[in-house]
Amino acid sequence: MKFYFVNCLFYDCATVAGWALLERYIVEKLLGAKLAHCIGGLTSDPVKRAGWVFVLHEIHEHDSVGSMIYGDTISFSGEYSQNRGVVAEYLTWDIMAQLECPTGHAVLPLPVTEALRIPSADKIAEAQCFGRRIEESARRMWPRVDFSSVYDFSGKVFSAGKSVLNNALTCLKEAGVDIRDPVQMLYVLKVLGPSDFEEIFGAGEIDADFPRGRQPVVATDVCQLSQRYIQDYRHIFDNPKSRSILEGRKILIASTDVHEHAIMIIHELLSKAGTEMINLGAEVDPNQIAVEASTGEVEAILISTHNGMALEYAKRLKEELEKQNIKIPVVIGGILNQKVEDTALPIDVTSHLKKLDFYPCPKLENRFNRLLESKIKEKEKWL
Ligand code: B12
Repeated sequence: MKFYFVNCLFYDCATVAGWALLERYIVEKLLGAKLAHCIGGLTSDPVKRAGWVFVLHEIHEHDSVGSMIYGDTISFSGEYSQNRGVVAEYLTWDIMAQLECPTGHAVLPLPVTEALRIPSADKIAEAQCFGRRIEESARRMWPRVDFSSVYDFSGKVFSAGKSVLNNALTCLKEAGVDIRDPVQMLYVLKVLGPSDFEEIFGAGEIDADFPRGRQPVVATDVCQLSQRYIQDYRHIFDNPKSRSILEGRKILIASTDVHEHAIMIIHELLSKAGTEMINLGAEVDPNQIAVEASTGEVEAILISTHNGMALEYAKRLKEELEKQNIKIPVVIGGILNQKVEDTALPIDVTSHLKKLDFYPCPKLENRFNRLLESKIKEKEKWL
């Protein structure tokens, strides 16, 4: 099994806080510049959302340059009416958190289209008007709300974050890194990546049953969400029929861009069903895929894409595969859209992808297994 993760996220809020402290150490102490932190995008729990504002207040020693508390981007679905409820909930808390602890972070009412595509100007304006109305409610509610659980969260996470910072600085120094040199520090952290960083310097108890070998002090919401997805989709893969299709297969998976949750989930599900996964991670170049696939053993390629460049990427990948004379079925999922010619918003490119002989499958569903089975069988005929 190969891993080339570059952009993996943290599973523990303590590591997020420790990393933020480390960034402040590098930018403010070593470089003498002022640092602003934003947070929020991958956080749904109101206690954590408000709590992060308090944690940032501590990290910046009560002198925070507020930037942005992003909207809760991970709770959205395709249902606009439900999405309005999501905005109402997180925004109420974000505004109340600013009233309780005014760090100056701007709040962000997200458009209801968040899970589908980049928003139109109309949808942005609608969200801002909605946000204004929520502000009135938040101001009315704030004096009556008890923030003790939020203070508990921030106390716990800030203190564990400081031990992550200390672990990192002590161990890096022992390993011969000049921790007074900002360039060396940035380089080492980049090479290490969040996954190894969390495993080595994390604050949670060592426990092999948890991802990265540690129990999180407080699990991040996005980590909990990924685990939930794995539970929800397990039935599709963990059954005798699927196993008979997937067991012993060798399948390559990669993300075209920075979005990597889907590939982490698919990797976990297929591995458990007995598939040997070659996981190239995030932001993978088409050429890299062709090189890995040219060993002759890979039976299918799974591409996950989100950035609105599905077609462009598919064309480049097809070219690279053809150059190496590789005939392997390519299943492509995620957000299959792209801006074409003079369209203001990205449009669905599923039919274009089919014309390139790729197999679009935006969601994980039973059809995915059947698709894989039939395509792998077809490929076996070509050999
Ligand atoms: C998390 C996230 C991020 C994180 C990514 C962190 C990480 N390391 O993964 C961060 C904050 C870094 C990020 C950045 C950006 N993001 Co973003 N992001 C999201 C978000 C909120 C969730 C995506 C996600 O992880 N979902 C959880 C996973 C499990 O679900 P999923 O991805 O939908 O996958 C499911 C299916 O699609 C399917 N699937 C996915 N892949 C595959 C593959 C196969 C083979 C199969 C069968 C199925 C399948 O299976 C999964 C389970 O059902 C979405 C909005 C949303 N709510 O969906 C925007 C979103 C995808 N991002 C978007 C954009 C534009 C960006 C940026 C370009 C923004 C910017 N201007 O900087 C940057 C990317 C920069 C870069 N260099 O690539 C847009 C894409 C717009 C579009 N295509 O029209 C979205 C839709 C937000 C929006 N409305 O504008 N993002």
